[in-house]
Parts: sequence; C-alpha cells; structure tokens
Amino acid sequence: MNNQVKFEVEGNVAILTIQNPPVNALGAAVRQGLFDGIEKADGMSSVNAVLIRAAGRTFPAGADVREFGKPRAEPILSQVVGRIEACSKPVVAAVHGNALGGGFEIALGAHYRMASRDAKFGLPEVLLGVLPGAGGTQRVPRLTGAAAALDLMLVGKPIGALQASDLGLVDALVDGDVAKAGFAFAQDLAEKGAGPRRTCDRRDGFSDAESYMAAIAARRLAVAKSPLEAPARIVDCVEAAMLLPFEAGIAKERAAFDDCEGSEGAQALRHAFFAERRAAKVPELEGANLREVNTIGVVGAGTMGTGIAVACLDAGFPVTLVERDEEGLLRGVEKIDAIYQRSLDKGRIDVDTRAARMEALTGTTDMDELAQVDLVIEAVFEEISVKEGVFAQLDAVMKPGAILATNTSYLDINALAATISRPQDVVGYHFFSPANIMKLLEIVVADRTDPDVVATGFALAKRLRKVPVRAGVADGFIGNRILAAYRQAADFMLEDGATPAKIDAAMRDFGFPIGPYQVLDMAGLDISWARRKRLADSRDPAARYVAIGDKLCERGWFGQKAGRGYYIYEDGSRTGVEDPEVLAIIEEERAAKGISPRRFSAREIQHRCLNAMANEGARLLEEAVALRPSDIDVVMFYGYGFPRWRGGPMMAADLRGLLEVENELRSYQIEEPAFWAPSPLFDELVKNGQHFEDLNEG
Ligand code: 3H9
Repeated sequence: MNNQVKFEVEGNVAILTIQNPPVNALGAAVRQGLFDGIEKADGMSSVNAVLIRAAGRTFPAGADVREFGKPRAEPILSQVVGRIEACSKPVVAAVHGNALGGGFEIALGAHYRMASRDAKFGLPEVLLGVLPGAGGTQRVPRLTGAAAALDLMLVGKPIGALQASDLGLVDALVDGDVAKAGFAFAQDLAEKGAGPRRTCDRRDGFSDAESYMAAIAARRLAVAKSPLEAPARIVDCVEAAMLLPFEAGIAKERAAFDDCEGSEGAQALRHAFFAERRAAKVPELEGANLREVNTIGVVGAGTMGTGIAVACLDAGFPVTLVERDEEGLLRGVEKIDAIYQRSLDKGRIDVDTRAARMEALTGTTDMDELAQVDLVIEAVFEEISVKEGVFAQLDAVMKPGAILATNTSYLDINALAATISRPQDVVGYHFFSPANIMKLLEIVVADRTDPDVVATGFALAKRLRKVPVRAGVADGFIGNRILAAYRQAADFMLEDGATPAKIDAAMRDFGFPIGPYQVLDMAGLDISWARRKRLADSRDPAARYVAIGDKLCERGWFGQKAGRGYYIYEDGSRTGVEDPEVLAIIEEERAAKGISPRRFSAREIQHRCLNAMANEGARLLEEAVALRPSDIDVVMFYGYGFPRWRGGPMMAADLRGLLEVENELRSYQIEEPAFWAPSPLFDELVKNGQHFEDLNEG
C-alpha cells in the first residue's frame, strides 16, 4: 500500500504487514496504509479474509507520540480502527511483542485476535496524560466489563497474553510463529465463508450492569484527587460505553482525548517520555568499544554498598563484596539477605531465585580478591581521604583495563582520579538510595575518563535497569546542585517569614510527595550539616547564610531518627508535627538579623523554589555539567520526587514562560544578588524566542 504497510494476497487471504521500525508506531503513513489496505481487500472479490500482522520486533506499540500536540493527518487512528472493524470480511490480528495503546486498539478493531504466548497488551495512554483515543474505552469494556478495562486504562501497565486471553481480549494463544498461525486461521475463516465479528456489536462485558456501575463508582472516587484530567475522563468514557450507543461513546472519547492531549500535564508527560530515552544518548557512545563487564566488585557494605550489590546481583552479575573487617562484612551480607527475604515474603521472587542471588555473592575482607573483576564500584564513606585510600588499594590489585567507579554524591572525581596511575579508568556512579530500587544513575564523567568507560557505564545501566544521566564533575553533579538551590530558596523564605510546614505544604501542593524539610528530617540533618562544615572555609563571607539548620544540629536534632528535626516526632511516630521550639529558634535567627517576618503565599513559595531550580539548571548547562535541559528534568523526577506530570524544573519553566521566570528572578535579585541573578541563558533564549526544549535536540 505504501512502504510502511505491505499488501499481499495469498490464496484468498489479504495480508497487511506493518513495517515501521523500531516499534511500528502508528504514524500517518501506517494509518493511511492500513486504511487503504482494508479498502482494497474489501473490494477484491478474490479475497475472503484479512490478516493484519507486524514485521520486526513488535505489533504496533501505539500511536506515534511525536505527532501529539500537532494537527494530525487523516485518516486519524479511530477512523482506521473503525474502517478495519467495518470490513465486510473477517479480519484477524496476529500479535507478537507489545500491542500497546493504538496498537491494541487496531487489534480490537480486528474481528479475531491471536497472540504469541509472550505477547503483551496494554493501554498506557494515561502515563502520557491522555486516554485511549481510537475506541479502546468503548471496545475493551464490551469484552471485559468495566473493572478489568479500567485497571488497564488507569494503571497503564501491560498484561500478558494469557491474562488477556482469560479476560476475553484474545481468542487464541500461539506457540511459535503467530503470523503463520494467524494466516492459517484467516484461511480457515475464508474457506468457511465466515463474516465479520465486530467488537462494537459485542455486549458480553455489559451482562452484569450492576457490578459494571459499581466499578465505575469506585474508580471515580479513586481518581478524584488525580492532578491529571485523563483518569476522570477515562472513567466517564467507560461509563458511556454501556450507557450510550457505540458511535456516541466514540465521539465522547474523541472529545476527551483532544482535551487531554493539549493539557499541560500531557505535554509534560510526553516530554518526560522522550527525555528519559534521550538521556541515554551521549557523545561517548559514538564509535565506542565497550569494555567487557561480567563480574563486579563492590567495596563498602553499608547502605549504599549493599543496595548497589543487590542491583548488580538482580541483573545477574556475580558480585564480590569487600568490607574492612569481618563484623562489617557480616552485617552487610545480612542486610542483603534481609532484602531478598523481604522480596521472597512479598512474592516478588521465589526460593530458587533467592538462593541463586545469594550464591552469586562472595563476601571478603581481602582486596586482593578484586584482582580479576571487570568493574569495581567503591561505596565507602563520603570522605575524600577515605576514598583515596581505597582507590590506592584498588590501583594496586586490579587488572589492567578494569573500571574503577566511585559512588559519590558530591566529591571531586578529577581529584580522586589524579591520585592513581589510571585516571582514564575512573568514572563516577551516583546511585540513589535504596540503590536496588531507585532508577536514577548519574554517570559522572571526569576530565580524563576514557570515552569507552563512559559508554560501558551506559550499557551497564541498561543491564541494571537504571535510567542513566551523564553529568560532568561539579560539587553535587546535577541533582544535588539543583537540590541545594531548592533548599537555599526555601531557607531564605524560612528566615524571611515562612515556616517549615508552610513551605512543605506548598511544595506538596505542587506535586512533590513530601516537602524539602520533611526530606531533610527523613534523610538526617547531620549529613547536610557535615557538608556545610566541610565547605565553611570556601564560603563567601558576604553571602547570606541561613544558620537555622545548624542551630537544630547543635542541639542534636538530626531529624526523624533523633525524634526531632524541623518537626517533632512524638513517641517514635514517623509523621512530624510543628515544633514550637523550632519556630522559636527561627524567630531568634530573624531577630538576630533584624528581619521583620512577612507572609509568603503558597504560590510565591512554589515560584521561588522552582525559579531557583531552573536557574541552577541553566547554570549547569552553561558549565556543561549537564548535556541538555531534559537530562536535568530526568534527574529531578527519577531521583528527587519532582512530579513527572510537571515535566521537571526545566520543562516547568518552559511551561510558565521563560520571560516570566527571568523577570521573577530579577525581582528577587536585590535580596541576594549572587544567588538570584538569572543565568545569561535566560536572556539568550528569550531573545531568540526559544525555550529550554529547543536545546534538547540530539
Ligand atoms: C496511543 O497509542 C494513543 C492512542 O490510543 C490514540 C491516538 C489517537 N511513538 O522505549 P524504547 C521510540 S499513545 C513514537 O527505547 P524498548 C522511542 O522513542 C501511545 N516513538 O524501546 C525510541 O526511539 P529512539 C501508547 C516511540 O524496547 C524507540 O522507539 N503507547 C513510541 O525499551 C525504542 O523505544 C505507549 O505509550 C511511540 N509510541 O521498549 C508505548 N514508542 O530509538 C510507548 C517507542 O529514537 N513505548 N518509541 O530513542 C514503550 O513503552 C516502549 O517503547 C516499548 C519498547 C515497550 C514499546
């Protein structure tokens, strides 16, 4: 039909093969090809059945997300699905790989669905801030009822072919070549002279109207607080599927899709989708010779070391864990064992998997045992002299060409690399705690890191199922630099009149799971205190310094673990309440500086924090610590709880308008020029009518 949909006739079956690598996304040419292919097959007297299949690794994984937010060429997907369904001859879909979103909807437009046993079906549109827009909200409930349909659409997680078949979404499961089996089935239908079996005419899912409406009511309640529009609209559409005629339901779905597609939440989620894929593309990958990594060593069996070891064991690597003494090693191994016990208790792994993972772990106190490993991740105490000691030992024992990675949140990796004989093999891996769960991995490239070592890090991250982001050496790399700016903006407001509870509530309202002072209390105030003390000598004495955190630490109020921090945690409670003594300390600090407190609205709190983050992000771009704005966004939503549906701090600034953000930054500048002065990047972008998004190409 065109080069993205091949049309062939074998016997009396027309075969439409979708070929749009890598994931057969349903862009304009595929839609046109399918539409024309069905028209043609319908009109050919020699054709009595149609097979739709896909070339390559998967059935279509959905509409082409790159076309979203722009005018869409006809035929739009719902017209294509409608045309498939209207075909007067039986249409069979042969599904392998992932039939997601529009891909699943194409299969639902077909009259029969066959699937390979390992195929997956899903409606992940909600994760992009939209809803199935090609009949999914109307056809799925006709087959499954409301509850299962809503689970698919509101959670967005794909289900396996077996479950899809149990739900009545798939007619037959196939071992082996599904296209071949689909063809045989279509041929059989053709020979029998079978007619179409249209999903729009099915009512199986409506047989129990009462439980259908009960599922609607329950889900409507559950999604009421969602900040996004799509979940509530999904519930409305699924309700309409039973209450309205099919065509009216389709029209309702179309209108809901259009409304959601243009919303800020959907724009932000689309940005997030491409941002995390773009982050994996770094210059060092070009022409790289990946170093082989089959075995991994982890030095340090504390919280980070054990979490990293579990992440590596989970990816199937044998891991050698090194600690200084037997006691520490035993504690570490026990921690790892406890993690696997919990996974077993929760049914996430079985007994054999647990045994295999523990068997792949070797604990030792002897660094010499790292002589033959391909990569070592050092995760000892965050103190440069301690790390230097470990690196000297590693330099002495490790084989040539092995990679030496340091897990650090702040330290100068150039300085560390310079202390050993092979700086080209040194790289930073900044994991986030718990390292076996958190997806983010900042890969820190030092001045002399060999590009092959960088590329190997990105390949390893994929095996560890992490989202890697490239960062240059800077105090705090990307994430902790932005975090520091966020906290600084919050601390200024604290001293100028806000309270921890007010600031936290404003940031929760914006969409963070918890506010900055709650995070500090959870993580322990002593950590940032130690850092402030370390940096005290290099601090500009003229810079504004908020000492409230220090005052709390001086009293031993280190946060949740001490029962007191910015909040008080009574009787071991994990939920803090406002502490009048903390408020009194804040008052004292204000009085000492002659500050008369003023009121901050939630909106101003949010703007100040977000503007500080975007400004710091712009500085990271100027300093080339971050490659592109979207990398900063990925770091913030995968590592720091920035709401994904807001797109990250750089996207959020784009959405508000860079001129407005810059003007606000300027308006605070008088308070603390060094901190609030807008990065020159704002001027440059505004002048050219550009956004941060324009710097994301490549
Ligand atoms: C929808 O269908 C709406 C309809 O209901 C109604 C419409 C009116 N579009 O993830 P990978 C690219 S909404 C465009 O690295 P994997 C991706 O950017 C859609 N491009 O591979 C990457 O490009 P590059 C509902 C897409 O093996 C390359 O393909 N569907 C799309 O790890 C490889 O992707 C979804 O939300 C797309 N839809 O995972 C499914 N999908 O190489 C989204 C992928 O240039 N996709 N690309 O970086 C996925 O979940 C995963 O890609 C998949 C493969 C599981 C399929």
